[in-house]
Amino acid sequence: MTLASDTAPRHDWRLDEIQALFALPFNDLLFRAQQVHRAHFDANAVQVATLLSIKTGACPEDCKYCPQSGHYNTGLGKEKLLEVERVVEQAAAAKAAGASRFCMGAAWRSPRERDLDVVLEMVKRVKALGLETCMTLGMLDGEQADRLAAAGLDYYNHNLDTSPEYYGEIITTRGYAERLETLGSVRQAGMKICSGGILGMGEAPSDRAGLLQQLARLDPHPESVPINMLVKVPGTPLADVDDLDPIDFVRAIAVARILLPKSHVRLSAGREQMSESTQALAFLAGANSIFHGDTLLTTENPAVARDRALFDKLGLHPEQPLYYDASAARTAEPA
Ligand code: SAM
Ligand code: DTB
Ligand code: SF4
Repeated sequence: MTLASDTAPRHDWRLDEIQALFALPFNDLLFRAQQVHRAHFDANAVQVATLLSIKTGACPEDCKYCPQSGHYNTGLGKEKLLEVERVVEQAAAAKAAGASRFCMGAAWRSPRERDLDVVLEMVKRVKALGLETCMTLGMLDGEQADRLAAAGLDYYNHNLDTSPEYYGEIITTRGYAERLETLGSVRQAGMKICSGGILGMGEAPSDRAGLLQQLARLDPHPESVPINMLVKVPGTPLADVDDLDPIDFVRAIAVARILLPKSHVRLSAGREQMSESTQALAFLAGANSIFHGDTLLTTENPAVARDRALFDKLGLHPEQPLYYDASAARTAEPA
């Protein structure tokens, strides 16, 4: 039996403790994760966020997973920063489709001064629609973080991506310590943190444990934790890496739920390539957030209609039920 004290946030998880969770029989692990999940959340509610790439391609960083890195030829052109009006239109459409949060991403190492002014305007306008705002623009210094916070930005996404040990295999142009510094600036500015990583990049099981240990060390924990399954994009160095077993992916979600009891754990990139059964197991393991909309930043996400059908099938409902009320729909059905 899990005591309530077992679900209080901890920041001192040891690697061997985390590895012991990964080694539990699958049913025991999912049972523990469900207990933690139900102590803090409505087990059938899923937060719905929509993504938009506001500046696509030709990024100077060399992240080996990323279709937007200028170091690899993935067929993506270099696009300019979108106009504010286009972003507001997309945000309004996302809201109408049921999103409660709008996440804007740019393929930058860090924002330039003249771009930041435009981005601040986007934050104000999207927030005025009544949506939560999130941005992911690369590294931020303290002043940039303060300006984004003052414009009303609710969340900043900046992923640790993998363990400190495996990180150098994946990215050479930006260090782990720099990522932690950006997260420090975001916290200092008073914004909420969205930080997670990618699984299925050829990492060892200990790297999955190491990533989650690093995320749990952040104090307070990140409010949002996106767990991405690598989307293998032709032209990137990771295009042909071996698939991660979906059961190992679900185990990682369950361990994330146990280590980060009050955080929203987002089943992020990779759902288009995932079976409904794997997604259902991920929700059972404690994932309670998704990206909704036909595209992520540059790659495909399940169609909106498919996600609605999956929610209905599983009896899930959006955390803020804007587009429909699944429970009402079910009770309205003939017996
Ligand atoms: N350029 C900014 C940065 O990296 O800080 C923000 C955008 S970047 C595309 C946001 C995150 O998307 C990355 O940190 C990575 O975790 C995730 N991502 C990028 N390409 C991916 C892929 N092919 N599969 C899964 N996740 C991916
Ligand atoms: C995150 O962790 N996943 C999202 C969001 N944060 C910005 C991005 C996923 C990108 C997948 C590859 C693409 O579509 O370009
Ligand atoms: Fe650039 Fe971000 Fe892609 Fe890395 S993940 S190449 S920083 S867009």
